[in-house]
Amino acid sequence: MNWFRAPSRLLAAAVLIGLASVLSLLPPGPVARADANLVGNPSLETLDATGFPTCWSRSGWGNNNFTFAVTDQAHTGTRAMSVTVSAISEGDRKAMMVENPSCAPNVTPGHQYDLGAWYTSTTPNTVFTAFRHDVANGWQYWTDLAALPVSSVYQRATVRTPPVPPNTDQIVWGVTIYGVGTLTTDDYSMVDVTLPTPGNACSAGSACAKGVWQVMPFETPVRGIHAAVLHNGNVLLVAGSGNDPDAFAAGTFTSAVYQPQTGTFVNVPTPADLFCSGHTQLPDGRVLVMGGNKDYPAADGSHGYKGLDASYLFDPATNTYQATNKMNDGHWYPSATALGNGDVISLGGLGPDSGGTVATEYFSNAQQRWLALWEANQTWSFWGLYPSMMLMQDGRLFYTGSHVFGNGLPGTGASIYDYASGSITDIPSLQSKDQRDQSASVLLPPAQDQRVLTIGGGNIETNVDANRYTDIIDLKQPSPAYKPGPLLPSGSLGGGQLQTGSQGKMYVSAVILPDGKVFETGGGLHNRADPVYEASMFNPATNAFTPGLATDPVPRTYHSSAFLLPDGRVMAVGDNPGNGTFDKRISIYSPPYIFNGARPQILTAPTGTWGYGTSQRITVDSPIVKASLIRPAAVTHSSDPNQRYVELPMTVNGGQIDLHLTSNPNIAPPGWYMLFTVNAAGVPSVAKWVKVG
Ligand SMILES: [Cu+2]
Repeated sequence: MNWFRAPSRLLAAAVLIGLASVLSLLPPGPVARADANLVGNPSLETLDATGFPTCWSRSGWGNNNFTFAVTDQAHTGTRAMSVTVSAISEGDRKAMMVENPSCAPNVTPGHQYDLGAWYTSTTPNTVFTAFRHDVANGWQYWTDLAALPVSSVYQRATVRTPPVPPNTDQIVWGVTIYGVGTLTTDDYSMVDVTLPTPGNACSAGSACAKGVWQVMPFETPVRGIHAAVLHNGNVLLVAGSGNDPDAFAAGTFTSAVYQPQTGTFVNVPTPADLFCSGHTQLPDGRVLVMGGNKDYPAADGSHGYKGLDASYLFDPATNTYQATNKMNDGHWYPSATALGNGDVISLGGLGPDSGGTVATEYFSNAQQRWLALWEANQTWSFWGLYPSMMLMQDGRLFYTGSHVFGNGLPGTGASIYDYASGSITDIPSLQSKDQRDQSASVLLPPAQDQRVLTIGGGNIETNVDANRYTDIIDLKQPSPAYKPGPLLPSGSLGGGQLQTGSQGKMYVSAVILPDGKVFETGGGLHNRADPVYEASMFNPATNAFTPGLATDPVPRTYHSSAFLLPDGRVMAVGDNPGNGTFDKRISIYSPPYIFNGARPQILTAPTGTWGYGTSQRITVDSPIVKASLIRPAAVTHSSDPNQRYVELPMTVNGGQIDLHLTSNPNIAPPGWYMLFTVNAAGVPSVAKWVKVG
């Protein structure tokens, strides 16, 4: 990545013309709102592998002698950046934010931003310079903004940008030096100073209604088959052998932690083949991983995939796995459901003999171990592969009928399982229960309403086209039964060919958003072929899909996942088509609300553990209409039965708001959650992390 490009010459031209006519320093306008700083690594304290501040780059162009340095002559902390130009006949130098879309601040077209930096400078030949990311045409020069007066002591310069041009989703900026001298900078800031406008504030074109996808310019280092959003904001991606028999034979098992703030990855030593394991988050934020792959099918057909009995705890604080005791049986494709007491139940999958596992596995959070067979209540039932088991408000588990591989279970294909008593009760009316292989199920927002939506599916054994069925159930009813929901909207196949009337999707991802809607994306007509380009928004308040949202340009069928990030965007990874390849591209979806005006800010939130039945006071910068806790994802095979949105009823007193947390741990099992607020325009805040227990 470099800045030696034609648009930079525009900078020289602008400098020659003179800056005074287009610039204004230190706008006096009041900034009433305490907005978040949008700059990544603003105080430059974190360094990258080259020793330069993370998210910043040494850039510039032309014929000049220069040095970049990290200096301890800092305004705050221990680090600042300096750029020295000792001779120059052409061009400039600048420490710039890198174009990496994880580092580049997100912006809203039409909005204005105050850019600020503390600096010292021995030359008047300096200027704020900004580049913009055009959603159609990529990165390009935007504008020069203001010069910084010579100063031997630290002072702060700020400048307000013009309105961001249409079709812009991110900008990067820095201070350019184009004369002999030394410029030292520290403590950058960038805040949205746009006041909310009444009515429709969106000026982002089609993104206002459809949202927009961005494919990252880098790939995941591992096959992202399993994903967990960690309470430090990072994302754990687990491959194990990654559905690659050669990797398995070589004993090459991989995981990586993705750091969205910087677009960087940390490779994680992986002790076993966690390919097609189960996982959920424990109350302390560690990820419990159970089972996985003990062997690939034999070439002679003598056995199929074999389930592993190992289990590990992944710790986000150290990015390491630690073994727990073994489970009682092997599990390839097990479920994992977090309970209201912090324990975990895991069911189903294949055992070490490639046959179905019937052991109920129970992890005690208090004892930090899997109970022995005789310590856990057993029904000796086979629940299939990745059975979607959701915790109900009374502590029972709802098997939604979503599963992987072939027909549904005998009976109605859905049931309620009471672990305490061992009873299993069939639940009626799931449509076409033998064609719900790789359907997706989601506990609709809010969790208090106890309604579940099940979407699509197919059958890899009969190889039918995936269907458009959806089913909705209200688990609060005395005798709950599924009812048909609206048909899944149609999309297009490769080459733009429209789907026929009955064709739907399997392996759909259903992602709960902070505005209380469910974003439905990805999937295919068959599980490892024929990706379908279709995305829609399901509104639980109306039981209807809004069709025609922007579609992920990357196919997302088998071994793909999509999940909510703490910034309110959706991340999608993975695709493992039948030819054995794997797509390592990352897509990020910005829903329409990202473009619908300034985002409300949570200024403060209690940092201690939030107890059940308590009220917690937060402060906000602007009016909000609702607040929620969303459990961070731990998703694979389009299945995350622990995903949930817990409504937080509010008592509002100006900018002080008391949030009332449910007294029922089965509504919000203990652990870390993302706290979101949403304003009247449906625009969510960035999340703050909250621990419930
Ligand atoms: Cu799999």
